[in-house]
Amino acid sequence: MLRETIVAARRVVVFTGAGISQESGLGTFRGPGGLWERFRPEDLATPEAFARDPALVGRWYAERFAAMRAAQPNAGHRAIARWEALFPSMVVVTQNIDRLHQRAGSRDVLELHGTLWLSRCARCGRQVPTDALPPADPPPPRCACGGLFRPGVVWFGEPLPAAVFARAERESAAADLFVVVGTSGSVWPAAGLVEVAARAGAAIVEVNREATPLSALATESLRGAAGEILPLLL
Ligand code: BV8
Ligand code: ZN
Repeated sequence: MLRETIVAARRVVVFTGAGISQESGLGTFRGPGGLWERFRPEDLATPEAFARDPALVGRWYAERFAAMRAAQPNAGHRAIARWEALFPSMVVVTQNIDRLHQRAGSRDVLELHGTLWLSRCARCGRQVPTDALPPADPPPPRCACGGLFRPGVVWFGEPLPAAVFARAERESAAADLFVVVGTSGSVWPAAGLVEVAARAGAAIVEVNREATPLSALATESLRGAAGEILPLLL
């Protein structure tokens, strides 16, 4: 049944969260050892937190960026990159800011929550590659205009990039196969894309170590590590 569904698919969306990067050594947010166990999102991933204590937020993102630079795509990212050539239409829609999909070779990737590989000045908006910025103590570095550089990510309370989200909604509504990998489905409006696809009649295949609120929408829910299951799917 699953095999037929996958082989027959024409328009595919692969929707990913922190779980797909876990086997690359990048911590997830929820669950044991997750980032939110040690930090409160509202203390670090909001514009208010940045205004209140830019050095604290700057240090946290500098640590996460160092880990992302050192990380390598895993078998899960690589499997998804290979699938791109197998379907007439396939797009990766990710909540991740680590660009491991692109580093594994995926070409069509929608970054719903931005990326840490880009930074922008909080005053003039100038955008630069994060690894082109000089280290600053205390972080973050300053722009020529005197403004502080902030990570190019979407913080809680900030809108998602409109064009990116609009395309993600369109692709989800047009998909006949929607693969959900390594997400707890707890952050909105991203989590709502699964329902958009389900309502449009797509087959929903979830890959996760454990059940999630999205499992109820899934046609098939596969339990285990993405890096082990995804290479076997095709
Ligand atoms: C906005 C970037 C409005 C920064 C992130 C509706 C209802 C309730 C709340 C809201 C709502 N609408 C909006 C909200 C508020 C809020 C929200 O969703 N709050 C939550 C906490 C309740 N949403 C927002 O604020 C959004 N903005 O609504 O703006 C607006 C509109 C106009 C004008 C002004 C404002 C913005 C949300 C984006 C926030 N930024 N990231 C950064 O990373 O620092 S969110 C961040 O957390 C990630 O990007 C990701 O989205 C989320 C983490 O979730 P997951 O990726 O799923 O990770 P998690 O650890 O939870 O789960 C991992 C899963 O993997 C687990 O299930 C685990 O079992 C599994 N797993 C682990 N290892 C493996 C595995 N599976 C397979 N293999 C493995 N190896
Ligand atoms: Zn500036």
